[in-house]
Amino acid sequence: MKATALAHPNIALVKYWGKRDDALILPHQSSLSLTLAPLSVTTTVEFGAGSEQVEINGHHAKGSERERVLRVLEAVRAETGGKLGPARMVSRGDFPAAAGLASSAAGFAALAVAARAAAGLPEDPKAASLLSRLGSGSACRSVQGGFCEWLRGERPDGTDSYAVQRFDAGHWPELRMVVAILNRDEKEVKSRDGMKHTVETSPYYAAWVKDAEAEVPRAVELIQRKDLQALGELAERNAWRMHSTALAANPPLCYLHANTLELIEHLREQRKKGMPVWFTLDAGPNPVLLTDAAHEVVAEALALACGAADVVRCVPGGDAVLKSEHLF
Ligand code: 2P0
Repeated sequence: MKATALAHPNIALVKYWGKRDDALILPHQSSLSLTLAPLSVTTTVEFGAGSEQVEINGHHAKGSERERVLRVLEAVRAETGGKLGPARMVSRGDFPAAAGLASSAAGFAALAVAARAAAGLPEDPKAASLLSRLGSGSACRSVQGGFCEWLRGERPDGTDSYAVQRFDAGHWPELRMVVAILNRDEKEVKSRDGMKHTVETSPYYAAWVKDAEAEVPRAVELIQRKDLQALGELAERNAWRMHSTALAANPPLCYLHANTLELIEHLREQRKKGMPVWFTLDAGPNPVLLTDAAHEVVAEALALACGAADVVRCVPGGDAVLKSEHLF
């Protein structure tokens, strides 16, 4: 009745931005990401506790954070016929403080894998992906390693909206992502609220959906060929288009800071000199540089020279896995 799982975060090359169903967390478009090591979240779940207990990084979760965890646990109970009692869940991430990467994707992927195992359900990446999506959309792409595509799906009940692995972590081991931490402040508008506001008020939203959906198969092909330049260009334009759609919302939503643009400009100059480095940008000011192993150290130095307070080096990460050591 007790199980522990470890999962990695992911960064999208074709972003998810906007839901067609807020309750079931169903996206308007498909997205594609790379799972990242070495950062990880480990989660232990045990059913049969006296009451529901949710502990994340040493504190008792409250509010929406707790609600989202309970929702995933409830879905597991429903799948097993409602016989499981309340659960105790303890989760710990090894993310450096303000890594610039949200730990929620890794957290909900680890929770889904651990909760299913604790409930006696068989290992099943599709089922775990569907389950983790109920906690956080992008989590469905962290159940498996390497490059994962979250299929938007068509069904209103969401049973066909989950992530599939396109290539495992070993397909392109030289690929690198370097997170440039320009700003550690918590963002003013969380992704969940920002994407909802964009869907509701941006006149560019329909164009964003159409374009992003079309970019996913192109990105898959470029990854297949390991074409870093073309993939870097695709990732940059997709990030620009996500941010442009948000900027066109009313009132506008701007996640970029002045130093974000400075770093981006600097990357452009370096590329002219032959340096293979591109960026992607989530709903925040910290660019994630895309390069290869041979240029990782230069990319890191470049970010630091542009005022980054810190950098986090990442390599392609593997599947979420069950562990024999528990957190309690
Ligand atoms: C992504 N982001 O594809 C995009 C790019 C942020 C920018 O997925 O509401 O935490 O829990 O489904 O997954 C962040 O949003 O939002 C995100 P919910 P989530 O990675």
